[in-house]
Amino acid sequence: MDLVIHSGDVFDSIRPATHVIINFLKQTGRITQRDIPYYGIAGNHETPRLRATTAALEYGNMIGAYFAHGFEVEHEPVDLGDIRLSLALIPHGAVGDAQVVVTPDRDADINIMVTHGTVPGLVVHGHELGQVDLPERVLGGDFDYVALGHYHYFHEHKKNTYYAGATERFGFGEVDSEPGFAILTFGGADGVEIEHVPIEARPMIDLPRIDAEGMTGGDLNEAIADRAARADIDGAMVRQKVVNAPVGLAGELDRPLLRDLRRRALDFSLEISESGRADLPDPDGEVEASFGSLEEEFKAFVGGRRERGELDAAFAGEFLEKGLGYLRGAGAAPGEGAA
Ligand SMILES: [Mn+2]
Repeated sequence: MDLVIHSGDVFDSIRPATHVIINFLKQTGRITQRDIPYYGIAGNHETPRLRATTAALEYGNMIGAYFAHGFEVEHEPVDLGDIRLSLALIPHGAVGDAQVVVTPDRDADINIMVTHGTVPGLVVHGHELGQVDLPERVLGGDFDYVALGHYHYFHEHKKNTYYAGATERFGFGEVDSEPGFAILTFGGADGVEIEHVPIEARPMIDLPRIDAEGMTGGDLNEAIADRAARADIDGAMVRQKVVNAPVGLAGELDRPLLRDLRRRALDFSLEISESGRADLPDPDGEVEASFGSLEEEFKAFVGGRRERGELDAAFAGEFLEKGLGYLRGAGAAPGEGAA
């Protein structure tokens, strides 16, 4: 392997958790400690909204990788023996620039563009994705290969322009995807050969749905425990759908049972829809949050925005304090109904 490229969204947030960063550094080190050149770009999830915020990918740059995570196109020459390869790195922050024009390096033997976003005409589950981040104007340059990130499936956009796909599935919408990576081999008769290499990913289990019509809380708990016992849920991503639940049944769920299932599975998602109603959110904390006080919702809203870098810390603090003040004032007003 002469070179490793990551096309963005290493992290799913601007401020990844410590254990996520540590794992990233370990895996990055496996590449850089072998002196294999490793380049990448920031995707939409890890690009700070505020230019003053540093991207977590900078940690990788401290141990010998190079991730472009700013708001400019960067050109990086990579010498591989007597072959000069040139990378045009277009991080998500530069994709938004309507003027961006990227041209290959004429002096290089191989030119590769690396970028992240939705290409024109990308069809996902029968629907064409609406917003195009990567117009043909950006992709149309005469590159030997364009390495795309964002779409989690291995996918040919056109000759020599591919999404490598993700290395894990990120939700039940991707249950049919084949996680892996792409190997490029240059120098053959056709210029570049592209091979998708599937890798083992965490198992996803969609448990048989439960029709809860006429069930008591006890019946439902028994049905959930029974279905979980019939599958190998340890370390897996698991979904249990419950339909036609009598109103209020979700309140009778066996919390210790759910805690146990959640401890065993990497993710245990319980989706309950009441008779004749839309899906309720997952009833462990999230139900409480959505039925919780307006104050809690507001705190979660501001916290989430702050977490994603959409609000800076000082502003978020002030916003939270003022907002809570108004909410309490409104809650205390005579005649005000329950939130
Ligand atoms: Mn993305």
